[in-house]
Amino acid sequence: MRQHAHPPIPVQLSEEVADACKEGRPVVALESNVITHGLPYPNNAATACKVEEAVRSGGAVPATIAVDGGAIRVGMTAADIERFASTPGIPKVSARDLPTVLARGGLGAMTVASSLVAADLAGIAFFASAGIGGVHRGAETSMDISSDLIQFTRSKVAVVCAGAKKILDLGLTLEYLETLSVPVVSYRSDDFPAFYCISSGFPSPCRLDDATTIARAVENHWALGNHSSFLITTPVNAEDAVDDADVDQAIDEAMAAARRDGVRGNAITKYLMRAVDTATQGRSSRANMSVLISTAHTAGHLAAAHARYRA
Ligand code: PSU
Ligand code: MN
Repeated sequence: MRQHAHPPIPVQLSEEVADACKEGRPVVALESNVITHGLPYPNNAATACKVEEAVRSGGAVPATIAVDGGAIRVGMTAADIERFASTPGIPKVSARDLPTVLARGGLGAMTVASSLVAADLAGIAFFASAGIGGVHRGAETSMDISSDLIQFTRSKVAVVCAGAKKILDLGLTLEYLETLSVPVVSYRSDDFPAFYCISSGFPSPCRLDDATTIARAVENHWALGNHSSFLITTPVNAEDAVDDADVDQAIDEAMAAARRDGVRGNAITKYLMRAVDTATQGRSSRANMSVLISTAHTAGHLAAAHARYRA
């Protein structure tokens, strides 16, 4: 069989992001699905801007990523963010959806998985989001395991997060990450966090307290020949954390309602998050906003330490 060269995917970097990449300055990639599917308007737009500011105050350049008009845009403007935040019906684009959404044109909001594809193409070493996808509760029958986890085995990016979403089975998510040989390091904490809860109840496989040591570990992972991700967790600020007990019942009820309503596949994550938020009178989305911002700040700090280490 003859091998064909593929025409390159158009990846358009904003001027600021392109300059930072060229000069080896730290950049943190950010997803856009959290804008369209994570939080309601106008909190989604305000939070996305605060997340970008937090990356800057941590010491790096933010690069929010989306699909627009057949191209991957790396570094959305404030006007782009406002448009994505206020336009209903923008599709959720995970890694498997990228080729078709790019082919058709139009807008698309990037999940963790597709953001990692784009960050890797753009040569951005760090990515941040509050809660990664993972193994869903009941996955032993639904087989619902987020493609975020699979993408970690394919994209060479350091991922900073507050663990995986609380609605997931976090024990199984940790097992799966171990199976996939994805390093998991918790920065200045002993436990694997649970999104807006400080702890999942599971100890982290590794605690590291020093940003330069983390930078060295990330580089070691790649020097060992892994073209894959390196996970770094940082928990929600204590004053904004949600108590486990306060959300556990809401999650159980949301899952029962999802079964009743026949919600499955890629719609389940948004459905469950919204149901929990309604049941907690908005408490969980307030904590969600806080953890998005604090995670982004830590990611900026770690990306800066990494850029210094690499220089
Ligand atoms: N819904 C939300 N918040 C989110 C996500 C969905 O309310 O943050 C996200 C992230 O973009 C994550 C994706 O990458 O959902 C995982 O989706 P799934 O479980 O379908 O793989
Ligand atoms: Mn899924």
